[in-house]
Amino acid sequence: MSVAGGNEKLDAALRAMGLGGLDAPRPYTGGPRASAPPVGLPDALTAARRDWILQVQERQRGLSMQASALMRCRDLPGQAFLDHFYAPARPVVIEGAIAGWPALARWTPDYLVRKVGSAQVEYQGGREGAEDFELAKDRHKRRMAFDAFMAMIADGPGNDAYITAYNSATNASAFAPLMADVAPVSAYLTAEPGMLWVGPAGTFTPLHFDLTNNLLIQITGRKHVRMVPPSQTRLLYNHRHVFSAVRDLDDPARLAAYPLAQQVASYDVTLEPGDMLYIPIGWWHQVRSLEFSVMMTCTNFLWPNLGHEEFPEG
Ligand SMILES: O=C(O)CCC(=O)C(=O)O
Repeated sequence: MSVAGGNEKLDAALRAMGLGGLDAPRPYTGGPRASAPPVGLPDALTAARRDWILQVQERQRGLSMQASALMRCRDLPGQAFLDHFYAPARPVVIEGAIAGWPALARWTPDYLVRKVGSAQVEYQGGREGAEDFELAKDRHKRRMAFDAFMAMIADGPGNDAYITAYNSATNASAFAPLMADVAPVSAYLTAEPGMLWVGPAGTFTPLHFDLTNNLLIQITGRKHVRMVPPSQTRLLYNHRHVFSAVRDLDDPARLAAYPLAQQVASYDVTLEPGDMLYIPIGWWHQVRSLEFSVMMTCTNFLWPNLGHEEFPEG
């Protein structure tokens, strides 16, 4: 097969290293979309065979730490991020990439209140005790002055009130004064602003996957992220949309109720201020704030970020 356009230099470099050069894949020529029903086989058998392939490949990746570990990198250039992580849909933690952001030192609760003041913000409220708060996002929308929101969450750890990406369109003007403290991550992203998440220790986002590739940029506080590869979807009771009925892989009662989930192999990531986490489309994740946290999420990568339009809704 011939070398794909533009990759001649890479091909030559690989040959110079004594490696065999590049065989480019045939370009995709169209055909049924991913959500089209399978032809000629019962759905269950198609799914069982696909799950078998994915499971065997996952086990095989585990033979090599280089192939299977969730890597932490520093000084990762855009092309290396594309080649080794974005295109292969492999998660990575990138440390130090926002070391120059004033936000890293400045964004304490007091500073945020001074800058945003009593501007009205939208948040997700009434989450405690409502198991479906992620599915019923609109039911949980609330509004409040930002300084009152911050006073409310200062009461202590909890999951009741959380400013999330879902609120970001409404909150753009309230948070505009903070944007002087951040800078474009131009190696990986276009210049559009990201979406801010603000909440106390104890916020919990249940197990789900996203319909886009996603970059989490941790600015203030620490978060724990538990991630599961897409190959393990069969074990996660994905009954509704992008959510797992298991909800929380750290809760023994949920694991007892959904026993297949006891078999998942997962990754634990603690995000420190200044860390970025790339979560590829389809990777399961649940997120717990360990401290008061401000995080930005971005989906505006320099490369296509597609797939959501073909997602097979049930
Ligand atoms: O930080 C969080 O609470 C959740 C983030 C997340 O799950 C996402 O951006 O998809």
